Amino acid sequence: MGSLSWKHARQPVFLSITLGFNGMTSSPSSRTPSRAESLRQRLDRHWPTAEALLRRLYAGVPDVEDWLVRMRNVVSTAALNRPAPLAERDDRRLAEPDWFQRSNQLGYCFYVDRFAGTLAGVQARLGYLADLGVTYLHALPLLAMQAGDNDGGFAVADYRAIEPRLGRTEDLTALAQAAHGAGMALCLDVVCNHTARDHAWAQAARAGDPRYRAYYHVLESAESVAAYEATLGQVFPKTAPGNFTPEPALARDGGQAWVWTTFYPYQWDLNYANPAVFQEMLEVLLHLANQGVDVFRLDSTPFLWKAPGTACRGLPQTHWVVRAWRALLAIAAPAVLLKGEAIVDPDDVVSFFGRDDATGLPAANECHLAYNNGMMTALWLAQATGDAAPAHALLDRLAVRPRQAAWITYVRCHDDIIWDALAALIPQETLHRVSAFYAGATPGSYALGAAFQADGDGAPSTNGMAASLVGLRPEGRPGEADTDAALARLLQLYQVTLALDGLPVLYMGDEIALTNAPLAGLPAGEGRWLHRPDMDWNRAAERHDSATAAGTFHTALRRLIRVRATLDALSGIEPARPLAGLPPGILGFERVGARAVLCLANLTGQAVTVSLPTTTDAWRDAVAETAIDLTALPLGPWQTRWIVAAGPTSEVAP
Ligand code: OTU
Repeated sequence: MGSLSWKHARQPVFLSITLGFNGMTSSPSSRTPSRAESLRQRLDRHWPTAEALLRRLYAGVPDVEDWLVRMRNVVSTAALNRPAPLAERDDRRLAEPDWFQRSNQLGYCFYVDRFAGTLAGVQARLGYLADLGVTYLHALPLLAMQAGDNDGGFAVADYRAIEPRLGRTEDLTALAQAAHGAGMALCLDVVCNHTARDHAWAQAARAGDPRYRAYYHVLESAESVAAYEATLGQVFPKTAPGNFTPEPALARDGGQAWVWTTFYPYQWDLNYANPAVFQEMLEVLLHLANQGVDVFRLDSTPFLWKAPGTACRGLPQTHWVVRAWRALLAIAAPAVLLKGEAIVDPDDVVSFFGRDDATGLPAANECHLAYNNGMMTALWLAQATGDAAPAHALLDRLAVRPRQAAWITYVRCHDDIIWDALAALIPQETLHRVSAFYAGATPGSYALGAAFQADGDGAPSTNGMAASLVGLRPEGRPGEADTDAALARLLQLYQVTLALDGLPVLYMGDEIALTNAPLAGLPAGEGRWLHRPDMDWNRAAERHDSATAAGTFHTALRRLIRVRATLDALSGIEPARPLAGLPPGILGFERVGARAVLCLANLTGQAVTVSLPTTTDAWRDAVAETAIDLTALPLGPWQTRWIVAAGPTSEVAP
């Protein structure tokens, strides 16, 4: 498998379309390369990588040589069709390749309808986001979705159309332009593992077209289904048990047929062993990139390739598919980033940043970004248990990240918190206890979340908005002891997250401590809607009012975001290094840099005084702007501090 040797005589792959057509050539005296010249440079640089990966993936496929020529033409055409403002944006981004790692970057993730109704509505809210410091918009799925149940848009019916309720293609381009004008990047989901059962490809397959049947994984016997199931896990064991769905319309010659559906029965897994599928999704990526999308969240990245006798998660070929997309995008839309969505064991997540084939060592040749679900989960666990040790151990492990790639750091997202992703690090008993804690099912728990589901004997995952998981009641007011404690916990989660290495992404509503969606009206059987409420713009209007929970939290968070932007050591390049010798309830790490930052967080409800060995007594709390004594540092209940060596401070923007 994966041999680089090719059975046919290798023919060089030529670019068979004309380069340097009208308007694309530069005058001989110009020092800037023309579009055609820079395309040629990028082909020279990245095509060999793409070609090698594609040969590995598709060796043995008939007519692969012709297909490779077509792939090269597809990316070249997309490169030449890239709108000039986007090509210029590429050049600017390439001149500052660490842009997404800088400490002034902040993401915001939202469902378009829940946040602002439509794409035009989102555009109208850019001022609200800019005021918060947002530089990166992650709009959850907005492409045309299957009618009825569609997993919040993760069942795409048409990758070339916008969901009509949300707007039209022009609205997406307008939003991208407005975002770019406001200094923001745009991230969209590409649901690449599966299509909706309603997608035209699936419809054609059901109508008996063999070409489209081959886009999916169709099994024809109960034995082959059972054989695969024996080694597969389940993502939604309660709401969508099993990985296959009977689909009589796909049956041939009076037989039976099952289609592979890792997620819901209406989400049909695509067959990436078919190069036509690779090409279709590449063309989707190129199309959206040329609409102005800056970052692609590759949904369900680990599942792309299937092989019998395996868990079909993170197989080598899955990584090659993603690496090939990266190399091809580097030709056509060179500043576009890939974000891997792999909510799995932390070591496996790191593998999505890439690997050097020769040495086997981590390399930055796959996803530029990946979710740090490990630290997110470990932080929630740390607050529930008052034990910092697992988070410290995890920080040590995560330091292998290639420096040119970055984490997405976050507190909450639209999915459940999957405790089992830490199963390799944390005893099952602890994961079960924490799951019960966040469901409010253990004595003394303040949490207002709900248990979702687990694979096998695993700990059930947790649903709920961050504000509810820390125990905030919707009507809670500052000054009440339980409200103040809840807000301190929420601020701690964000203060620690904003100090970790990565691009932090706020989940919609967290900035105003928005609590769970009202139970009435939630779709039955899909508990994740608990944390997908409508944006509460009345609550947002209270964001400057310190007499409200929303106002207290928004003011504090906004201040953290502004201070962070002035602290270069909080960029996403160098990893956070855990501090040794702290009491068990204190989480502490250092961010190295010209001006290092220490982050210390008291995970408990009791005030403590910590003492750190230091050669200088000149330290400051960077947020409170007060001098502090590191040898006798008081930390209140759930208090967090960012500590810097005293010295000239940078201006914090108002
Ligand atoms: C993703 O999540 C999306 O974020 C979910 O909202 C979708 O339902 C799902 O894909 C299907 O499109 O199980 O709980 O390792 O864990 O792909 C989250 C990755 C999920 C999976 C992830 C999936």
